[in-house]
Amino acid sequence: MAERLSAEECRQALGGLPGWSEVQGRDAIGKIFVFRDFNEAFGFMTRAALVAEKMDHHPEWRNVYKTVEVVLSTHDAGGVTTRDIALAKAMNAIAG
Ligand code: H2B
Repeated sequence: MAERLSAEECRQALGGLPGWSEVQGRDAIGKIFVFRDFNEAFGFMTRAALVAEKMDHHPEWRNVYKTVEVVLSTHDAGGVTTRDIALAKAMNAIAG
Protein backbone atom coordinates (compact mmCIF):
# COMPACT_ATOMS: atom_id res chain seq x y z
CA MET A 1 0.00 0.00 0.00
CA ALA A 2 1.19 3.56 -0.72
CA GLU A 3 2.49 5.47 2.30
CA ARG A 4 1.20 8.90 3.28
CA LEU A 5 3.45 11.76 2.26
CA SER A 6 4.86 13.97 5.00
CA ALA A 7 3.73 17.61 4.97
CA GLU A 8 7.08 18.55 3.45
CA GLU A 9 6.94 15.85 0.75
CA CYS A 10 3.40 16.95 -0.10
CA ARG A 11 4.40 20.61 -0.38
CA GLN A 12 7.30 19.66 -2.59
CA ALA A 13 5.08 17.59 -4.88
CA LEU A 14 2.55 20.45 -5.10
CA GLY A 15 5.34 22.68 -6.39
CA GLY A 16 5.23 20.69 -9.63
CA LEU A 17 1.45 20.64 -9.89
CA PRO A 18 0.02 23.93 -11.15
CA GLY A 19 -3.37 24.78 -9.62
CA TRP A 20 -3.29 22.14 -6.88
CA SER A 21 -3.13 23.01 -3.19
CA GLU A 22 -3.62 21.47 0.21
CA VAL A 23 -7.24 21.14 1.32
CA GLN A 24 -8.00 22.93 4.59
CA GLY A 25 -8.86 20.67 7.49
CA ARG A 26 -7.94 17.30 5.99
CA ASP A 27 -5.02 15.43 4.45
CA ALA A 28 -5.96 15.90 0.81
CA ILE A 29 -5.12 17.99 -2.23
CA GLY A 30 -7.57 19.86 -4.42
CA LYS A 31 -8.00 21.88 -7.56
CA ILE A 32 -10.90 23.68 -9.22
CA PHE A 33 -10.75 23.20 -12.97
CA VAL A 34 -12.63 25.81 -15.00
CA PHE A 35 -13.48 25.03 -18.62
CA ARG A 36 -15.19 26.96 -21.40
CA ASP A 37 -18.50 25.20 -21.06
CA PHE A 38 -20.25 22.10 -19.71
CA ASN A 39 -19.25 20.03 -22.73
CA GLU A 40 -15.54 20.58 -22.04
CA ALA A 41 -15.97 20.00 -18.31
CA PHE A 42 -17.80 16.75 -18.84
CA GLY A 43 -15.32 15.66 -21.53
CA PHE A 44 -12.55 16.17 -18.98
CA MET A 45 -14.43 14.11 -16.41
CA THR A 46 -15.02 11.32 -18.89
CA ARG A 47 -11.34 11.09 -19.82
CA ALA A 48 -10.21 11.44 -16.21
CA ALA A 49 -12.65 8.74 -15.10
CA LEU A 50 -11.12 6.25 -17.55
CA VAL A 51 -7.61 7.04 -16.31
CA ALA A 52 -8.73 6.86 -12.67
CA GLU A 53 -10.31 3.46 -13.22
CA LYS A 54 -7.17 2.20 -14.94
CA MET A 55 -5.07 3.46 -11.99
CA ASP A 56 -7.60 2.03 -9.53
CA HIS A 57 -7.51 5.42 -7.83
CA HIS A 58 -10.67 7.48 -7.74
CA PRO A 59 -11.32 11.19 -7.26
CA GLU A 60 -13.84 12.95 -5.08
CA TRP A 61 -15.30 15.52 -7.43
CA ARG A 62 -18.21 17.81 -8.10
CA ASN A 63 -19.28 19.39 -11.35
CA VAL A 64 -21.26 22.61 -11.64
CA TYR A 65 -21.73 23.76 -15.24
CA LYS A 66 -18.18 24.44 -16.48
CA THR A 67 -16.29 23.88 -13.25
CA VAL A 68 -15.01 20.61 -11.82
CA GLU A 69 -13.93 20.68 -8.20
CA VAL A 70 -11.55 17.81 -7.47
CA VAL A 71 -10.26 16.51 -4.13
CA LEU A 72 -7.69 13.71 -4.04
CA SER A 73 -6.79 11.60 -1.05
CA THR A 74 -5.88 7.95 -0.63
CA HIS A 75 -8.70 6.61 1.52
CA ASP A 76 -6.88 3.35 2.26
CA ALA A 77 -3.93 5.32 3.68
CA GLY A 78 -5.92 8.15 5.27
CA GLY A 79 -4.07 10.90 3.44
CA VAL A 80 -2.08 12.06 0.43
CA THR A 81 0.19 9.51 -1.24
CA THR A 82 2.12 9.27 -4.49
CA ARG A 83 -1.08 7.83 -6.02
CA ASP A 84 -2.82 11.18 -5.57
CA ILE A 85 0.14 13.03 -7.02
CA ALA A 86 0.14 10.73 -10.06
CA LEU A 87 -3.60 11.21 -10.64
CA ALA A 88 -3.31 14.98 -10.20
CA LYS A 89 -0.56 15.05 -12.84
CA ALA A 90 -2.67 12.98 -15.21
CA MET A 91 -5.64 15.31 -14.67
CA ASN A 92 -3.53 18.38 -15.46
CA ALA A 93 -2.33 16.68 -18.64
CA ILE A 94 -5.90 15.81 -19.66
CA ALA A 95 -7.12 19.36 -18.99
CA GLY A 96 -4.23 20.64 -21.19
N1 H2B B 1 -9.33 5.66 -4.57
C1 H2B B 1 -8.86 6.50 -3.65
N2 H2B B 1 -8.94 7.82 -3.86
N3 H2B B 1 -8.34 6.04 -2.53
C2 H2B B 1 -8.22 4.74 -2.26
O1 H2B B 1 -7.71 4.36 -1.21
C3 H2B B 1 -8.70 3.83 -3.23
C4 H2B B 1 -9.29 4.34 -4.40
N4 H2B B 1 -8.60 2.53 -3.07
N5 H2B B 1 -9.81 3.52 -5.31
C5 H2B B 1 -8.89 1.59 -4.09
C6 H2B B 1 -9.93 2.09 -5.05
C7 H2B B 1 -9.27 0.29 -3.39
O2 H2B B 1 -10.42 0.45 -2.62
C8 H2B B 1 -9.44 -0.86 -4.34
C9 H2B B 1 -9.88 -2.11 -3.60
O3 H2B B 1 -8.21 -1.09 -4.98
